[in-house]
Amino acid sequence: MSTIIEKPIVDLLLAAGHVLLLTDERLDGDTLGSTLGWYAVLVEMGKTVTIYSPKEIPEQFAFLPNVRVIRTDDLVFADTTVDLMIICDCSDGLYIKDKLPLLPRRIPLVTFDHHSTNPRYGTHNIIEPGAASTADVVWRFMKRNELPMNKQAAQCLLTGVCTDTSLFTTSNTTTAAFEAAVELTKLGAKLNTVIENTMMNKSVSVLRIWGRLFSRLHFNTEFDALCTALTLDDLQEFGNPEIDTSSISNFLNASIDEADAILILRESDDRSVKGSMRSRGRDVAAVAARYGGGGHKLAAGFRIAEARLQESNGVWKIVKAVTRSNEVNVNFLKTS
Ligand SMILES: [Mn+2]
Repeated sequence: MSTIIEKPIVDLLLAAGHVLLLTDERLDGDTLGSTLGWYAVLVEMGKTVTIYSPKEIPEQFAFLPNVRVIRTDDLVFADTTVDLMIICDCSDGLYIKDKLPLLPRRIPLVTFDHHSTNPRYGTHNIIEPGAASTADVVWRFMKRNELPMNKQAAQCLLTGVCTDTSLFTTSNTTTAAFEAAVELTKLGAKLNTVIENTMMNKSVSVLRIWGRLFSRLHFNTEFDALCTALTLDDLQEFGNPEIDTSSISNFLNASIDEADAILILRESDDRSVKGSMRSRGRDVAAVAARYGGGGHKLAAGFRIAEARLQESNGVWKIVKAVTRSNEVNVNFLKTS
């Protein structure tokens, strides 16, 4: 049965003709799983559905049902038939600020999320800060409101639950997340499909990069965390494979006993340095906030523009980026 907060959202869903689903810009299993879960259910409800992502979808998610319908062109925002928008697992709503003015008129926006930092930027918001994943928030909403779940939706939502809990190993794993996984499995979702595609399908070049990152582990006093670093030169050396650093930080966080926080620093194509932090108890969102980032208490991140990484005596630092030509000449970053 619908709650008072949910009833207006269910009414919007029932009345909608064309729903525009929006992913987060940080494309992970949870934002994609939640969004594609909605897609399968809304199609089952007879709706026209369009999905927009601000970025191309990483190849590791090619196994998700209907992933190929996701569009990355801004034309979706000019479609006059869209009458409802849903965004999943997007904690800040920042990227859509540039997109909403493209809409021909004001359209309701429903947010589903589990980030405690979400400022409730939708016209309607279903946010459970204690939830392990947005996917299980979405699943509970669908179940309470008796929406038509199917096998495809279940596969997508199970992917969100499994990836955000690193397969039920993180301390944010809740009973509710387990319950969602059990129910989704009963609907036909396959756990081994999620594991094979999101955790096990590592190429040799990706594992070599993992090896390099492991060899660089050091205690970094600036961040008070066990730290390692990945540079653009590393990626180039190994043939620019697609690397998901959050899976490395999750692995280290679950495996290492000698530190209560993990930090992976990574140079990005856009001349920024990204930091991905994990912890098994300490509040790393507070550390990330000092660098302009945020996230959850146990999993947070930040991005520093116009920066690059530099190593000195085994310790990696974020330094101001110099011009590209100087970078090539100086080439601080090669360690082998
Ligand atoms: Mn999430």
